[in-house]
Amino acid sequence: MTIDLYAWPTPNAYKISIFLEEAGVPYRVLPVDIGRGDQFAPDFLAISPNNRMPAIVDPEGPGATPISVFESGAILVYLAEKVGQFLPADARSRVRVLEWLFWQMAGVGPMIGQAGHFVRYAPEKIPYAIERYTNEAKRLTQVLDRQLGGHDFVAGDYSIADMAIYPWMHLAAKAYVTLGEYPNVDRWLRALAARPGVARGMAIMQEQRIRRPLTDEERAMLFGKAQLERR
Ligand SMILES: N[C@@H](CCC(=O)N[C@@H](CS)C(=O)NCC(=O)O)C(=O)O
Repeated sequence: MTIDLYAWPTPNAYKISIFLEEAGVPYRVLPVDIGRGDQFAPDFLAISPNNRMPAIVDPEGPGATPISVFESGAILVYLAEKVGQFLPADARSRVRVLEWLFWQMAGVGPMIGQAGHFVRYAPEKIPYAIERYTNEAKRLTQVLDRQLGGHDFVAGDYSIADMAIYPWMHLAAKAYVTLGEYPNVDRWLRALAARPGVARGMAIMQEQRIRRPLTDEERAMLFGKAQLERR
């Protein structure tokens, strides 16, 4: 079983490569260059109708037939159930993991994502938006810091909740929050970074990682009219 992982090097994709590395599941990465518009290709939209990566195709899905999954939270739950790891079967423990997974999906990703948009990409620097989203990044980090007080991991044992939160907190720590203020998050980030599976998951597609300002074409593709064209 080799999972096809449709990805581009951003935190939402690293969640899945971290899982696959940690679980030792064979996979291959199929690049979706979102600055070039690959996310609008009909073949990709057929598996990911929201024109966002990551997405996966498991050639051996339920009933031994292929299945595609989009949305990183859904992918993590699917894979965890498939391999029987990183999502407890016991109802109480499972709820704890799902709470923090959904907290990441609904809060950490969107808010830190918007902080990134207004701090790095918006053509005008809008103080209200920058303050709103960087404050949310700090508030969410504070919530996580409280949760990690006295706990090694976010929700019981190491789980898909940790894997979902890690790449975003790693980014926030570089750009929007001062880790000295959040000692439990700092400790947790270091512990996860030391895991070989996490390190390998974070290292995928190094060569495609964009460390320069976006070009006008990339900007138009990601934030412009391309997003609203009917397909
Ligand atoms: N909620 C989605 C978010 C995925 C997402 O926002 N992906 C971005 C990159 S981080 C993307 O593919 N953007 C392409 C576009 O904006 O057209 C998930 O977690 O899977």
